[in-house]
Amino acid sequence: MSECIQLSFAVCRIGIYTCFRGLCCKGPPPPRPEYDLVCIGLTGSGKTSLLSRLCSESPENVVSTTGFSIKAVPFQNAILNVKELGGADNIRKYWSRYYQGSQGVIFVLDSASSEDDLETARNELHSALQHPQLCTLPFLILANHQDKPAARSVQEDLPSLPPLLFCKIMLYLVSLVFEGFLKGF
Ligand SMILES: Nc1nc2c(ncn2[C@@H]2O[C@H](COP(=O)(O)OP(=O)(O)OP(=O)(O)O)[C@@H](O)[C@H]2O)c(=O)[nH]1
Ligand SMILES: [Mg+2]
Repeated sequence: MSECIQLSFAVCRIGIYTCFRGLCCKGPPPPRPEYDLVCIGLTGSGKTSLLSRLCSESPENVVSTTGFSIKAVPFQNAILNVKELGGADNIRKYWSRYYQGSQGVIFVLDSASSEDDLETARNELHSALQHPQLCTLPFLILANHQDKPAARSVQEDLPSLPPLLFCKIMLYLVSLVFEGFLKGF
């Protein structure tokens, strides 16, 4: 009889220990996959502001990016390591040196910019879409500055995109002033 009681106690102890371990000693969650993205677009299009908003930082006091900057943007299921390349005239010619290893592209447009700037942005977008290191990657195009009265719609912004390329392109109209910039992520 006493052996039976001892056995019951042992079973209880094991049960309690197992429950306790399950509740308190959970291992760390599995690491989130990380992806390397490159973020390009003319100066003033809003690349740094976008990344600041995505990282829940204040987009105020944003200054023009000289060279490049990298931010790790945490999402629930993944971490995006986004490399922003400055969009000023003297930096754009070096963009392609930083494309290697990218797994996706974010292209930010100022949809309210002058016709000339919009044309320059279209040319840069076309070059990126055709670049050997980017041409097979998914592209997220954000037509930003939609809060401004002069902002163009998609059709006006991108009339001459090669239609076949649309299969890997996602395009969203956004404004970093309003909510909704997370569209596309
Ligand atoms: N009204 C408005 N202003 C914006 C929007 N997005 C960015 N801006 C402003 O545009 C300015 C330039 O933004 P940045 O984020 O520095 O632009 P960038 O693309 O990083 O520019 P570079 O680093 O020079 O290539 C900042 O003053 C932002 O506050 C938007 O959607 N609407
Ligand atoms: Mg910047």
